[in-house]
Amino acid sequence: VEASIPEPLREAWRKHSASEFTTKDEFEKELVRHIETTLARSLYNCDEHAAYSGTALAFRDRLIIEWNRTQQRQTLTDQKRVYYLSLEFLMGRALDNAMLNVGQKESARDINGVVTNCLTEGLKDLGFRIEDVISQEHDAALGNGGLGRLAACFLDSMATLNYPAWGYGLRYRYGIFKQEIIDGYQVEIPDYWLDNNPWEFPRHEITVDIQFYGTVRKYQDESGKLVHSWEDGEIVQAVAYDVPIPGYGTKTTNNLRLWSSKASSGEFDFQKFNAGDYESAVADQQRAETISAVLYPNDNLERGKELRLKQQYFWCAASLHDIVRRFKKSKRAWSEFPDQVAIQLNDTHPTMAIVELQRILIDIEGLEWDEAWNIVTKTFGYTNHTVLPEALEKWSVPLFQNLLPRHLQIIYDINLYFLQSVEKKFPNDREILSRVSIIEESHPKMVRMAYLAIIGSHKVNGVAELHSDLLKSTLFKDFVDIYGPDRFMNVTNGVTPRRWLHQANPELSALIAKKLGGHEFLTDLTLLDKLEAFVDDKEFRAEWSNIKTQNKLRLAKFIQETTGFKVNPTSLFDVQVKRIHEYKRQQLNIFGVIHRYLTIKAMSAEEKKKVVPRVSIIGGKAAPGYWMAKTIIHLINKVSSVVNNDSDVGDLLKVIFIQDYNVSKAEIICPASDISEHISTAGTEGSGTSNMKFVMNGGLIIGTCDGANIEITREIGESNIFLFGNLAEDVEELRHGHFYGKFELDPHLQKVFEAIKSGTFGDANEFQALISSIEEHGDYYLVSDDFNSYITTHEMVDEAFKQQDEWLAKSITSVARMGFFSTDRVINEYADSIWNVEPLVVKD
Ligand code: 475
Repeated sequence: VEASIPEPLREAWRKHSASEFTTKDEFEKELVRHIETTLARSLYNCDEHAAYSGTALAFRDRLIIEWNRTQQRQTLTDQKRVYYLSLEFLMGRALDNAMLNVGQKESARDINGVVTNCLTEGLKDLGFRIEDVISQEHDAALGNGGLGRLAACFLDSMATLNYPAWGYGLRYRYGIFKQEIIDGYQVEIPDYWLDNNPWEFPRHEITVDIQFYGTVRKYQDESGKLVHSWEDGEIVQAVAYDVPIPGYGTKTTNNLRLWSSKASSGEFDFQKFNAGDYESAVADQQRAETISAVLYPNDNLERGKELRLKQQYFWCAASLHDIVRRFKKSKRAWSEFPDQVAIQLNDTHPTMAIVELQRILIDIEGLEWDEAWNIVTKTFGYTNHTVLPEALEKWSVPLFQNLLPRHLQIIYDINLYFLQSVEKKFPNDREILSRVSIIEESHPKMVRMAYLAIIGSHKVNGVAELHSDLLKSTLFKDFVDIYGPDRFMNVTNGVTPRRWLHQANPELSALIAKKLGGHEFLTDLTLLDKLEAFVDDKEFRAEWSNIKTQNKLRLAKFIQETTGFKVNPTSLFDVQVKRIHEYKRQQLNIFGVIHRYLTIKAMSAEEKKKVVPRVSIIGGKAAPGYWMAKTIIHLINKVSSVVNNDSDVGDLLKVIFIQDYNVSKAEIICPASDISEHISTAGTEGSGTSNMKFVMNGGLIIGTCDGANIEITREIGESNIFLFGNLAEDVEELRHGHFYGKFELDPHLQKVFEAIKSGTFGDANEFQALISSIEEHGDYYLVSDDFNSYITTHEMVDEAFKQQDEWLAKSITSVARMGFFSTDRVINEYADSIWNVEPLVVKD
C-alpha cells in the first residue's frame, strides 16, 4: 500500500503534518488559533473553559496523527488484534493524561506542582494556570465503578505495551449521574457531558444497521439447505465515534470506538413524515436515540429491563459487524478468524456477541454449525467480576423471544448441543442437566448469561485469587467438572501507574524517579522494589512524609471549599471511597465512627490528650433505586453534621462525606490518605482496585481477607496491613447460624444502635431498616460478627500512627512491593494466556 504512493507526495505530507510542540511559542500560536477560529473567541472573552478547549484542541491535533499512523501500521502488519468489549469505560479526564503520555507535560515539577515546560509557560503567558485549565474538563464518566475503571486502565496498558487493541463501547449521552447531597439525602442530577467534547471523532461514514423484533422465516433454498431468515421488525442505526487512546511513551495510539444510536433514515419514517404523521415519525426517532441515551446506574446489580438488553445487542451487533468487516478485508479463510481476532467479554454484558457471531457465520456466511461454533469458542474469553447473585444476568425468555427471535433459537441450539455433551459425559446424572442448562426452568423461563458466556468461550477468568477459587468451587463448579480445570483461571486485577501514581501524585512520582534514576518504573513497576534500600534513609523519609502532608493539605483545601468543614491535616486521614453497597459495608465504617464518637464523648480531658485526631472521609454514589444504600449515605451525613459541630470533640474527630465521588476526585483523594478501608464481607468483593491505588500512593490499608487484599498482603507483608474480621470459609456457617437464631449483637454495636435510636443523629425512624437488617433480619453481611475485630484493629491503627517513623517505613516498604499490581502485568497475562497476541513495536 505504502509503495503505491509517490515519494514527492509522501514528502509533502510529511513536511506539513503536525509534530510535538518544541517551544512554547509553537504551542501558543496553535492555542490562540484554536481559540480565535475553532472556538470563535478572543482575548476579551476567553475564560478558563475556552482555554481548556483550545489546549485540548491543539493537543488532540498531535494525538490524532499518531492515532492515524498506528491504525495504518496495524492494518499493514495485519496481525492478531484484541477487541475489548465493555459496556462501561470510566475514563475520567483526558487532557492531563494525554499530555503526560505523549510526554508534553514534564513530570519534573517542584513540590508545589510547578512545571517548567512549554504548555505551562505558554498558558501562563496567556493568563492561565495549567492546573485550573486541566480542572475545567468534564469527566468522561461512562461507567459505574470498578468494572468500568478497570476497562479504562486496560486501554492505557494495551496502548502502552503496543498491543493492537480496540475498545468497543456505547456512547451514552448521559454518563453516571452527578450526586448532590441535600439535607443529607442523595439527589441525582443528569450528567449531560457531550457538548464540545474534543476527544471524540464522529465517523458518520461508519454506520451499521441493527435489527430488533420481527420474525424468523424458515425455508429450504434451491440446494435444499435449511435457511433461517430474520425478517421485518425495526432497524436502528449505529454510528461510530472514535476516541484516541495514547500509550505512555510509545508511538501507539489505539482506538476506543463508541456506538451512538440513531433512527435509520429508511423510507418508512419519511413516508410517515410526508403523510403528516409527524408525531409518530418523531417518536420513532426518539425511540431509536433512547438506546444509547443513558448508562444504567447500577453497580453489581442487574434488573432485567428491556432497554438494557437492547443496549447490549445494539452494541454487540455493531461491534461484531465492524470486526467481521475488518477480517473479511484480509481475504483469509474463516478458519483463520481466531488467529486474527481475540474478543474479551467484560462480564456477561456483551455475551450476545457470542450468539451474534454464530448467527453471522451460519445464517449469513453459510458455515456449518460445528465449524462456526469452533470458531466462536476459540475467539471469546469471558471475565467474571462478581459472585453476588443479584449481579448475575438473567433474561426472561419471552422478552428475548420478542426482541431477538433468531438469537433465542440459536441459544436453544447451543444449549441442546451442550446438554447432549454433558449427558454423554455424565449419563446417570439427571440433576446436572437442569443445573447447567442455559435455560432456567422458572416462570418465566430465564436465559442464564453467565452459563452462555462460559460455554461460548475458551477461557473464563476471575479477577483475584480468592474470587477465582470461589468461582470454581461454587458458582461454576459444575462447569469445572464438565470442561476440566483448564478453562478456568485467575488474572488478578491491577491499575495503571501512569494515572494512579504519576498523574495523581506527581510529587511522589518525581521523588521515586529521583531515587531510582528515572521514570522507568512507570512502565516496569517491579522496579519500585529498589526503593526498599532507602527505607532507613532519614532525608528520603522526610521528603516522603512531606509529600504526604502536601497531598493532605490539598485534600483539606478541597474539603473546605466543597463542604465548608475545616480539617486538620495533621490528623489521621481515614478514607473509604467506592460505590455504596451493603456488601462493601460503609455501614460498618459509620457505626465504627459513631463508636469512636461515643468513646471520645465519655473521656476526661486527660484521656482526650492521648487520642489520635482523625478525619473519617467517606464518598460514593448509591444506585438511585437502592434504598438501603441511600439510607447509609443519609446516616453518614447526619453523623457528620452532629460530630463536626460538637465542641466536646473538636479536631479529635471529623466526619466528611465527599459529594459526587468520581475519577478526578479519586486523583485528589488517593494520594492524601493515611489509611483506607476495604472492608467487604469476606468472599463478596471480586478484587477491589482502589485498595491498590491507595497503597501505591503510600497509604496503609485496613481490610478484610477478601478480594485482592489477600494478594496485596502477600506482596507487601502481613506487618504492613491491618487485617481483621471473619474469613470467607466461615461466612456460610455464620449466616446459617444467624438464620437459626444463633445471633448475639456485639455489645459495642448495641451502644451505637442505642445512640441512633435515641435520636442522637436525628429522626431514628429514618435508620430503622439499617438497624433491623442486623438485629432482626439475619445480619447477612456479618456487621455484628466483625464489629469487635474492626474497632480493635482501628485502635491498633491509632497506636501505629503515633510511631511515625515506623509508619513511614511501612508506607515506603509497601510502595516498594506494589510492582505486581500494574495493569501492564495484567494485560501481559491476558495476552499470553488468553488472547495469544503479540505487541506491535515501532522503532523511530
Ligand atoms: C467488582 N459492575 C470489584 C471490579 O474487576 C472488581 C455489574 C452489573 C451491572 C453493572 N455493573 C456491574 C460490577 O460488577 C463491578 O463493578 N464489579 C467490580 O469489578 C473490577 O475490582 O471487586 O465489584
